[in-house]
Amino acid sequence: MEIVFASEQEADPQSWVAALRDAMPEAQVRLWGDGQPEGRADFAVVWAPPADLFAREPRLRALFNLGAGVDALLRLPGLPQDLPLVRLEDGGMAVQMAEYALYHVLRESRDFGRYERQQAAGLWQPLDDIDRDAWTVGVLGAGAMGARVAQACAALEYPTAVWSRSGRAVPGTESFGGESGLAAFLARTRVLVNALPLTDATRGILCRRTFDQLRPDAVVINIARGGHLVEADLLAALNDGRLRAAALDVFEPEPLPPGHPFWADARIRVTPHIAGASLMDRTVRQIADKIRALGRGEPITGVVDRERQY
Ligand code: OXD
Repeated sequence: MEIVFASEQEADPQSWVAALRDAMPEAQVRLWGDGQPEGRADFAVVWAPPADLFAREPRLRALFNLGAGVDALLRLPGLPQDLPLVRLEDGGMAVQMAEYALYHVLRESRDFGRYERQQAAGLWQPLDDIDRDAWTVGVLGAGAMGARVAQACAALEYPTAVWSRSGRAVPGTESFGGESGLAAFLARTRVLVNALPLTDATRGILCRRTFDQLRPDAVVINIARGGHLVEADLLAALNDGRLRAAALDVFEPEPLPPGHPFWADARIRVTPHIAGASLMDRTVRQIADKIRALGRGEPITGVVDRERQY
């Protein structure tokens, strides 16, 4: 069995190749473009792969993505229609995303930014006690990431709801589903966390119409994809006081261009797509287990539904 690792963005592809070799001594693992003969790979492990991968590796039986989001893969020219795509289910990302979202929920609800400014001014001044009912959290997306974020917020007793297309239940939280459930979900939400896959149906979901339905003085946290956000609508909603703050980890394009207005806006917290990194050990173990299961003819989870786009 041969596996090719192909990424145009991964900083240290050799270490992924080494980890895959350790996890699957039975396989030949090769780095894309290493000068070895091509065209014999059974599986590809990829993150932002080159577009000619499919023409040069025509025998692929499945493509494993190093991340949960497959939006960029689905846009890749030449992607064979019938090639199974497998997304990463949770390679250690979900708990990190929960930390990221919770950090911003805590920071806003406890007004820690204000305490930082008070310290700088040498001011000893307790603020009002927190009223948790005023800090309702709403998570868009009930997949592995969204569910983990929601459970973390609920564990700290923030009234938490989850919205998804199907209305999938997440224990300890209220669930809403479909178009019909969205308005009620937004109307009860003060902190909106986006953990949706980027699809034709969800592109631009973080827009003025959505912001206008949230509770007053709302906060938006985007840990999914830059394409979910209509940037001009976010700035307008911050400017007219509809939103209080935003925490953004993802952008379109990335990196966020120099001079972009988000960089210097004190109401927006910008991070460089770090909310949930795929941890090498767990990721490689998950992929190795799935490749072995396929080899035994067993079904695997995480196969992308091309119609749904996730
Ligand atoms: C992912 C990501 O898709 O890291 O997992 O963005």
